[in-house]
Amino acid sequence: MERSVITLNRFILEEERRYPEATGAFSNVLQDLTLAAKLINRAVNQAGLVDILGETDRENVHGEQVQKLDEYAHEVIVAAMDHGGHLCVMGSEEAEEIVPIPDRFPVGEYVLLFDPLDGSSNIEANISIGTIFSVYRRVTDPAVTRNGTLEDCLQPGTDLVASGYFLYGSSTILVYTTGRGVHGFTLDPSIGEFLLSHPNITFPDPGQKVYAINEGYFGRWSEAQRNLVRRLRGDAGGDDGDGFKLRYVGSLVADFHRTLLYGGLFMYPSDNRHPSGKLRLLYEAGPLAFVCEQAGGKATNGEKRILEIRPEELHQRTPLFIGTAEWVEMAGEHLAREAAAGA
Ligand code: P6P
Repeated sequence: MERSVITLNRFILEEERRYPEATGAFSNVLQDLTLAAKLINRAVNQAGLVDILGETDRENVHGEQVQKLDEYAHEVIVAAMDHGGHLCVMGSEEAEEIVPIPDRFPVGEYVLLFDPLDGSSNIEANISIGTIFSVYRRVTDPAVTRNGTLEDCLQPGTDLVASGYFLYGSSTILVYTTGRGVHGFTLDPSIGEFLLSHPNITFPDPGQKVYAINEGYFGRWSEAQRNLVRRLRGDAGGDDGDGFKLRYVGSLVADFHRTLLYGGLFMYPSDNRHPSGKLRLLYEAGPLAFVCEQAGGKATNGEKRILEIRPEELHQRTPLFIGTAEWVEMAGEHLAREAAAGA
């Protein structure tokens, strides 16, 4: 007997009924975004068969080689989202400037920020990659400026209306929150629908003792960060140290999703080549931090709550410590103790 089939649309409608203040506008944003994700999913799944692999001759704003799939994903999302009349502006990790709503389309009260295809350099090795998104309310006055502005994009995570990600992996899953818990939907390709598969996701307690970090950069870290990793991997010997295993995919959405479902501590600290960290505050750390906290976890930059960082630049980077609350706290306390001792 099949479990009751709850499609994403049905779930959204039922959520709207439960929370009368919820307008249908956000629901339409999520439904339009889901169409874009299905198109990206199809391209990702066929990537080896059509001429969409490999690099373009462009570098993005971060000096990184743009993958053809990055460009495709960016264009698909903009095309799916620019005409619905629910957004006043967009921001994309693949676009240096804000993405305006064309004059021929109406504007709305929401702002959409997205990383169209995070981890795309892994696609040729068939490693899971993802789309990460954030939704904010407009803060500027439409009577003054029709289009949303940079100010509408530079909002702290505490003002998020919704955030989440699509993970294109062994199956394609959507995980999102609107501030009322975290819910996961798995795409059933036979009917092209996202079906509720992970209602009310929360970090397991206890969670698996797993840490995720690129240990290849050990030589680039502060001594305090090195000592934290030495502690986690049990260099001191004895009772197997803190007994943590290491898992690192190198694709943020895959690493975060595993951390969310199994427990663990993901770290991308600053280092001597990335003094502000590598990951982007608005496109990666912020949206995942909202999901993380809604699932009972924590997310910091090593000392400060990610959601409370007020962005000053569209592509601002941040160190990221995210996962099981107990271990994010432990990491922060360790780093603070060593800073106080002058490490
Ligand atoms: P590194 C992918 O390029 C990405 O932006 C994230 O998905 C991932 O967590 C990180 O970079 C991996 O970076 O330096 O470990 O290869």
